[in-house]
Amino acid sequence: MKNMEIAQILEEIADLLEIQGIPYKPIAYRRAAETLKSLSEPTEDLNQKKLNELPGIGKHIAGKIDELNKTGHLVYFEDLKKECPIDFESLLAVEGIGPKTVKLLYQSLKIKNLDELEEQAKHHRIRKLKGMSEKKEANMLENIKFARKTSRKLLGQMLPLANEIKNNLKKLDKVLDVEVAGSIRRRKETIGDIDILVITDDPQEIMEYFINMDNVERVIATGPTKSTVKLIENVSCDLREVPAKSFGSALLYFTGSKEVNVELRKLAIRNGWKLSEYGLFKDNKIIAGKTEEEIFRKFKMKYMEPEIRETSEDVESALQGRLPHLIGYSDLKGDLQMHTKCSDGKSTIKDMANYAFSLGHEYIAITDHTAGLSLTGMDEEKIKIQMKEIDNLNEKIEGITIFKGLEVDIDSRGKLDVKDDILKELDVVIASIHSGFRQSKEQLTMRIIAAMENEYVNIIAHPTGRKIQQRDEYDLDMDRIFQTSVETDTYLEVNSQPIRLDLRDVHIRKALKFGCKLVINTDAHTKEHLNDIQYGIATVRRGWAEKENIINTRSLKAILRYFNS
Ligand code: DGT
Ligand code: CA
Ligand code: CA
Ligand code: ZN
Repeated sequence: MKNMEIAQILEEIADLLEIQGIPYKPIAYRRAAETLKSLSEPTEDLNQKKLNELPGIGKHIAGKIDELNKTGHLVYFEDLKKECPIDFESLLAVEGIGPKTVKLLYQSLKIKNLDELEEQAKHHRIRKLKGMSEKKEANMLENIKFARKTSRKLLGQMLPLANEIKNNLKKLDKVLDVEVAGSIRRRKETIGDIDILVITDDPQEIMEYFINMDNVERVIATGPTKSTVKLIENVSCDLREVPAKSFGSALLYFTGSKEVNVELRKLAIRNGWKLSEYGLFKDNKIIAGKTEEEIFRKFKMKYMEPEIRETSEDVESALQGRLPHLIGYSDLKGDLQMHTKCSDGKSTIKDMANYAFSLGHEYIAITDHTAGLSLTGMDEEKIKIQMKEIDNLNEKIEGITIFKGLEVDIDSRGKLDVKDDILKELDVVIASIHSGFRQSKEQLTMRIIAAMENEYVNIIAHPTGRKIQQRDEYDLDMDRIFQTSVETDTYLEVNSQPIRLDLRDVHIRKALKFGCKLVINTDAHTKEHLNDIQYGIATVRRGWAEKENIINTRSLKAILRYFNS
């Protein structure tokens, strides 16, 4: 290991010790770090005894340097990080808070995380600290809000991580059942933290396993029934042990949303019952709790799918029997937007087709970019070559049909960058906006409407252009777009890329009220991206979509009706 790297670790150790108010030791670690930084020869070549002879390096620290050189790890440092109760990453994410402030906050008010910081700021205890003021305290409250918002992670990152933890827990003998709850189960587009529930006859062993998983960076709290850890990349994860007889009520409660919980609790009270995470109770006797279904049955409600448990109106709809029959996760028959090596994708057409077949698709559309958009896009000649290639592939390949398509660009005045006599040769034409996002609402809306009015355009891709936490939606008159989509039989895409999810849930719900038909696409740029279709499906479920609303639930034969003919 390089001397500089070792020095950095020693300094981090000093920080960790200092924040916890441990005397002397931090100074020793800093002095050792300084020595290493000014050393010309690599410590790798020195044995412990030689290390010990260096100025400022005692026997203990020499041993630690030796361990780092021999193993690349330092158990003491790893443990120190895990044991330190302070949630550094989150606190440091607040604008204006550096390591010194973290130390001040912990030493003066025992503040370890954002919740505690917010609490103390609201009680005006921050302004009294050294170097603080009323104004700084107020700013801090604002910045906490912002840090919370931007520290949320994409569903596409969190769902696989949560499932991995769930599956590892499931393999343990002592685990009888395990489920992911919270916003992940509701498939929200961004996620604050992971919530996992477990039934076990040995909570201690399971908690022990949980806090020692490979990807745990820090243990925030641990107890017999609940632990919280920080995983890599500042992801928080809660594990709760719940009794089997309460598993359903706990799952219901910890799935949320909060608003739905509040509404269900009120409903219980109206019936003379009491609902909590421990069960549904009548006169202190449990009348339901083992499963969610059991509880919904007591309420005389249809089962509420987690994706549509957001607001109190959702509970109202369930009570009145007005819930949709949501599209299922295996209802799609194909994927109608993907890119290949012919433009900016990484896989070949054949790879895409074979992979899609392995996912159970009956058809795909290849929709590469055009030359009008970028240098990697296809010009007329390349488009024609690709069409031939697809014809040839279709003759050879079994079990899946490849449609010829394009993703054409809508220019700043609403014109498409490919001529109609080419478009009419294609099976599927997708149009979308890739530039000029700052135009007026009128202009942007007009561009999309103009594209929809082209008789060869079948689909508008990622209609609002938003990228989660990166770029807002364009300023569009959505009602007019929905209206025109119905009038022109143009389908609106729900793009499955975790950063897009565009249309998003609320727009989907509204589009369906207008009678729009939607299509769920991955917009894959590698064959593996074809798996992202699940996020698009989750999004339309959150938008109350049924199978009929989505055109690519149709079989190969039936889908042709939706294309140019
Ligand atoms: P997140 O983590 O911000 O993405 O959103 P959630 O929904 O996962 O929220 P979280 O992790 O704070 O709590 C998980 C669930 O537990 C939440 O959806 C509903 C329930 N819950 C948590 N705190 C409260 C509360 O104060 N009141 C009620 N009624 N339910 C709560
Ligand atoms: Ca959560
Ligand atoms: Ca949580
Ligand atoms: Zn692309």
